[in-house]
Amino acid sequence: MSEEYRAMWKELGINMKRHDALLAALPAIYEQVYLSQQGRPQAMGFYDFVVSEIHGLRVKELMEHKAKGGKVFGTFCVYVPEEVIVAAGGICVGLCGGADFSVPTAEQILPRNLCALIKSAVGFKLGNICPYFQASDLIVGETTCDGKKKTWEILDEYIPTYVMDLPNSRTPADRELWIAELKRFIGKVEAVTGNKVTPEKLAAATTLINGKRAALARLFALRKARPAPISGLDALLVVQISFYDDPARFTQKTNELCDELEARVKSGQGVADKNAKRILYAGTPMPIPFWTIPAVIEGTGAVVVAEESCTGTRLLAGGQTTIPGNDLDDQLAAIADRQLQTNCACFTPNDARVEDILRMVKEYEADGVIHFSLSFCQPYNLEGMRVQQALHKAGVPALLLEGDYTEEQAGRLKTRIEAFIETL
Ligand code: BJ8
Repeated sequence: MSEEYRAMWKELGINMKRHDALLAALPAIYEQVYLSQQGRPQAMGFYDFVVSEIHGLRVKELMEHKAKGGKVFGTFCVYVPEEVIVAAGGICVGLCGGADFSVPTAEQILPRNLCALIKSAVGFKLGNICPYFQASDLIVGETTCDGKKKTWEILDEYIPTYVMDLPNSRTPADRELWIAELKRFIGKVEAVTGNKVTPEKLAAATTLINGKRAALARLFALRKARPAPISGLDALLVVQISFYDDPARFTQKTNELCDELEARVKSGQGVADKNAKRILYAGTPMPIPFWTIPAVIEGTGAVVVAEESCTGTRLLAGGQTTIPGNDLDDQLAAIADRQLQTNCACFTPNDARVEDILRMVKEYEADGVIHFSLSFCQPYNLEGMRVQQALHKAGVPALLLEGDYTEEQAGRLKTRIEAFIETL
């Protein structure tokens, strides 16, 4: 990495020794998992470039934004409305952690029996190894699972952390509460940025984010084709990058990728044989660089055709946000109504998630479902049992897994996944 980046990381207070160790490990892993794949779309070159610059170019853009007085907001959940942050002139970056590297650091202040996603993210802050965390002016947490809820109280001691109070049910009263919470959030974002969120600005920001959502929806629709035009690994990478790249650039590049995939579908070109087993992933999000599950599945010759996850179709739940004229209250209600269709396991009841999975099995012509939950994630672990029952009742083969980001777990998961795919 260039001297310019090193100076930038030092300015951000990065622990250079640990950061060097982290970045040194990535190229070999990326080569092995991603670049060794056969028949990748050419347009994946952009996403390869983004990964090669993972702590470089985008962080530089954030720093340029900050130098002009702009603010950066670090988030952990799709319920935090990016539209509102963009409308106030802010930049939103998703900070979920997907690396085991930072987990031991987090365990100095967090209990071991907490999901790896939370520990990984907190460890990145505690160890000063993530420039996105370091560049954030405000962390926006939310009351989803208990693990996150209580972690925000601790994280606030290290970096200013604001918490959005998301109801755990979706009654009409809960909807009103969430709309009120979105309004409170606007007040906070305005205070941090010094910019007013006007209906015009919110409409423009919603249009921008709708563009990103439409490009991703296009990608998922194309994955329904047989043979699959793109690997699950590549599709996951695109989604992971959507959480932190510039929204306009990301939309353009993802539409270019979709153009190429459309041509592939028309000519019957795929990344796997048309008779390859098609797997639907369901479960907890897979933040960058947690690629184990699709890597193992696709290592068997099967292909992941979709992810029912917040790094998958749950991110797109509710489709486009409608922009009902120039009234801020109506706009917030439209954002809430779109968001509340995201069937996170933190809600009770959450029957629609099981229905989503059954519908996706048909739409994507999946031969089997692999439900994965991070260890100690009670919402997804518990809900996984209901998902498995429903799938078995419908005659769909399903495998229930739990694990974390460690190498040992990767070996165990590999054995279980390979055995499952052989039975299909
Ligand atoms: S809307 S899935 S992004 S909360 S894996 S931290 S639930 S213990 S990530 Fe999520 Fe929003 Fe829901 Fe989506 Fe807790 Fe489970 Fe860990 Fe989780």
